[in-house]
Amino acid sequence: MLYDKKRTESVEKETGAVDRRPFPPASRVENMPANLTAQYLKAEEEYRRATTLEEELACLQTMMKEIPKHKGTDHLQAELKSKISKTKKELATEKSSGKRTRGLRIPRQGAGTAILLGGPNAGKSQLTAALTRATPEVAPYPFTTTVPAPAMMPWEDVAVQLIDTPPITADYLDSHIHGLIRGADLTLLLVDLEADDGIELCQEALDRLAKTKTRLGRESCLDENDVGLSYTRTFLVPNKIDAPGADERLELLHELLPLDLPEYVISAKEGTGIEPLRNAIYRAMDVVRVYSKLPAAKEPDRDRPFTLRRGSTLVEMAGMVHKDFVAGLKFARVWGSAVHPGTQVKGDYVLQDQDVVELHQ
Ligand SMILES: Nc1nc2c(ncn2[C@@H]2O[C@H](COP(=O)(O)OP(=O)(O)OP(=O)(O)O)[C@@H](O)[C@H]2O)c(=O)[nH]1
Ligand SMILES: [Mg+2]
Repeated sequence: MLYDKKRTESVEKETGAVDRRPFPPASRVENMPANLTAQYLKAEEEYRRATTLEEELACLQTMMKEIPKHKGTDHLQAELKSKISKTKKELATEKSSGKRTRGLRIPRQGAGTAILLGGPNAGKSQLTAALTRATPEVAPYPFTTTVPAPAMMPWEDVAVQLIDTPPITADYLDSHIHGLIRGADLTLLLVDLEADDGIELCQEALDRLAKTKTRLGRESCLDENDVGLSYTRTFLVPNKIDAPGADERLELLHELLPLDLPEYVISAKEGTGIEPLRNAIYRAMDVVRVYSKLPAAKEPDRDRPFTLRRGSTLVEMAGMVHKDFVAGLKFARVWGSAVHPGTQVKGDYVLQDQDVVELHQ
């Protein structure tokens, strides 16, 4: 079924029962469906992460173009058609009213995005404060945070965007959370080890998400058997390890809620485990840093590295510097770990972390 970005409430009604298996079996992740092409799935992945109606429409149109046209996809084709016409209408309304019809949009910034989730009082805002220079309100009562708020987490010479969020409870799930989770590179699921009901509140938050098509998993992926179902890579972050009884509650957490996720035990308040978590968050963004250098300059611009997904090529970096560079790119010289200093490379060169690149056109 086609993923509907506004689906949250209706899907929850449709799905009904709580699926207590939050993670897809590996085979579902690896095996591509026989009838949907890689291009289709790529467009759908982009649709999942689109932040404007224009982007959504462009992705839907690509999906329509790429979908194999046979009986088996009739239903999906019809869904796509109706989604395209709805999106066009929404876009027209947005244009004529000058107001965005969709909810909160947090523009992506930095090397990637990690979103903090959890039950009330888990310490999401305290952790945001520990990892960034932001000063969100931290207080010992639930629902201190009422709207998702971005902040930048420095890591060496780059930064990762963190999003602090209101709590997820059995009765409450902020309507913007789905889009934000699906658009994030990583989720941090916080558990309160101080309160006796901390584990239960975490389970409630997971159950609430399990009623929707936005789930947490070991890896980010779309479920091929249910095209709308999306998993976002997640770290489990048991917090308040400084609190009395926290060790026992951590053991209990492992017993009662055995989640197959990488775990980072912390005290956001006292700083325990914060730096390993910071490093892991950055590493999960899976990016390389590249410094550009002008041919006439002796030194590269070390202040503002470009960050690109690991495996990106020179031509992708050229596009980030300036779109004219893509067509006009002749070659580049690279100083870095994989090549001799000043080696001349072509557009397909795979960038390495901390490469210095001199583009020539
Ligand atoms: N002992 C201890 N207390 C903590 C720690 N982290 C947070 N707290 C306390 O837990 C309470 C809740 O912290 P917040 O950061 O506001 O929790 P939150 O998850 O943002 O809560 P909501 O915004 O309501 O969802 C505050 O009183 C914090 O001081 C910690 O590592 N150790
Ligand atoms: Mg908060």
